[in-house]
Amino acid sequence: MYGNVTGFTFNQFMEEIDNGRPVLIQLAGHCVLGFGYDQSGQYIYLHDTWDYSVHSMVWGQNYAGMLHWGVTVLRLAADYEPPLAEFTTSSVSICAGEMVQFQDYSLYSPESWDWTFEGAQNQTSGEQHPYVIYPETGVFSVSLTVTNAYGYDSKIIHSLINVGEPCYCQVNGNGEVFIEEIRFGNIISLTNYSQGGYSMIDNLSTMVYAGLRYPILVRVSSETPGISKCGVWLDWNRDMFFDENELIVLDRAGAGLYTGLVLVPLNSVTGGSRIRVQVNNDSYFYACGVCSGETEDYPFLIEDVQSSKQLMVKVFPEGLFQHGPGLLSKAKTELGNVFPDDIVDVVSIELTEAFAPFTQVFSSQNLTLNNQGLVLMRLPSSFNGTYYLIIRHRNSIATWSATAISFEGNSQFVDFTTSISSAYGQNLLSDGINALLYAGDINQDGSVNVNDIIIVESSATTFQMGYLLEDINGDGLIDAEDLIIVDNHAAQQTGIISP
Ligand SMILES: [Ca+2]
Ligand SMILES: [Ca+2]
Ligand SMILES: [Ca+2]
Ligand SMILES: [Ca+2]
Repeated sequence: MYGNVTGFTFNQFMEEIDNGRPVLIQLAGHCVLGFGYDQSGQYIYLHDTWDYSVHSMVWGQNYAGMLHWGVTVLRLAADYEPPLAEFTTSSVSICAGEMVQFQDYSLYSPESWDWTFEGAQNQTSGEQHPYVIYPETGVFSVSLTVTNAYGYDSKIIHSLINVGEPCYCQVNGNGEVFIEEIRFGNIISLTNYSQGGYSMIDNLSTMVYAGLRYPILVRVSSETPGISKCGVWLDWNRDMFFDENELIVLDRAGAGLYTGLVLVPLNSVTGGSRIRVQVNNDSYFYACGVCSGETEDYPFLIEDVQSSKQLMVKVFPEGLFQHGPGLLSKAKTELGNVFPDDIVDVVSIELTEAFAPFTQVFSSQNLTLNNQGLVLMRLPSSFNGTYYLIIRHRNSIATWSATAISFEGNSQFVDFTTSISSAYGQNLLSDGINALLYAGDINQDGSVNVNDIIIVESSATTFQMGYLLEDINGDGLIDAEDLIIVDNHAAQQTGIISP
């Protein structure tokens, strides 16, 4: 509190106002609030507490007959205080390579922040709320010094951040939409909604080879068309991070059905890796954190092409075969094609020993079948014996090769389309020109019979649509056309013929 005669000047009054601090003007017998000024004539603007209007007076003169004899300057204490350093962190226990966010909570208006992060990728920062990556394992201290015009303060927390071995981040969900089926190579997974919206399913796995393409199919439950989205990350460089360029967004191929083609990059790092499948109702995919949906992880193996050999098989599943052009038609749903590009459907190839009991030695499932009937498979070059092949298609009769085939060379081609003699027991359907896999084994029990007919009849009666086993001709509808084929082969007692 100053008397105006003791030295608080109009210039000082202006400085207070300029700094956003109103000044109490003491009059003889009253007190008013000065909040502005007019430099010419040394006018001050004030509120007099008697009304809501703006009034004015000349500095040091009278107002309403009362002499201006003093002022009270109001300054909040903090403006004179040095700051007090305080901070928190988003996490104190992470895996190497992960990021932590630090949140500044310092008191008394700090104006600059000086952070030190022991063990971090960038060990200093001048930001208020910095994001910090810790690439190495260890236990690390963090310090923050905050400064303002009146001083500074430091806070150090020793052994604050505990960085463990590298790991995959978790991503939780709420199950608004969830995964009930995944088909990707030898991963064939049927699940419900997992508590917490995340699960790592490590008893299933598959192998992939660089340069090859693998279809992926995901069925979801409780989807919201137009909102729900489905995508997969594959950790090609095996750095335990699902990067943006490792995300493949799947297409909605039918009600609750999402599909895509995984092309294995040539520069993938060989070894054990992980695929993350996510369905959510958010605007983005979240590799880590939380999403409105469900996420499932599976291990998979990126195999070395150099130490592998190739098998090419040509097959025509009867139901998809177009007799005129000699090509296969694409499996469809009510919305269109199930798979992109030239892929019509998927098949599996198994290798068995050449002698009884014909034990299976290798199996590769969900391989791409293209419109020319070609299926490309790779297998480790250690398979250099003689093996029977079994070709399986989702609603065809499983078909064995006529003889056991030598895998001595690096590349084999087996054609099941030119002659029924290419199959064991000549178990192929001839259309006069081509040999076709018999269709109709809906339940995949090895024969076409009344049980298959019952399944197709039931679905035809209720006008089922989609990518279903009952859809023999792949047009996305279950109807009489499918039933006729199953009826015919049931009458002929079509079934597997094996050595
Ligand atoms: Ca699930
Ligand atoms: Ca990665
Ligand atoms: Ca059957
Ligand atoms: Ca059909």
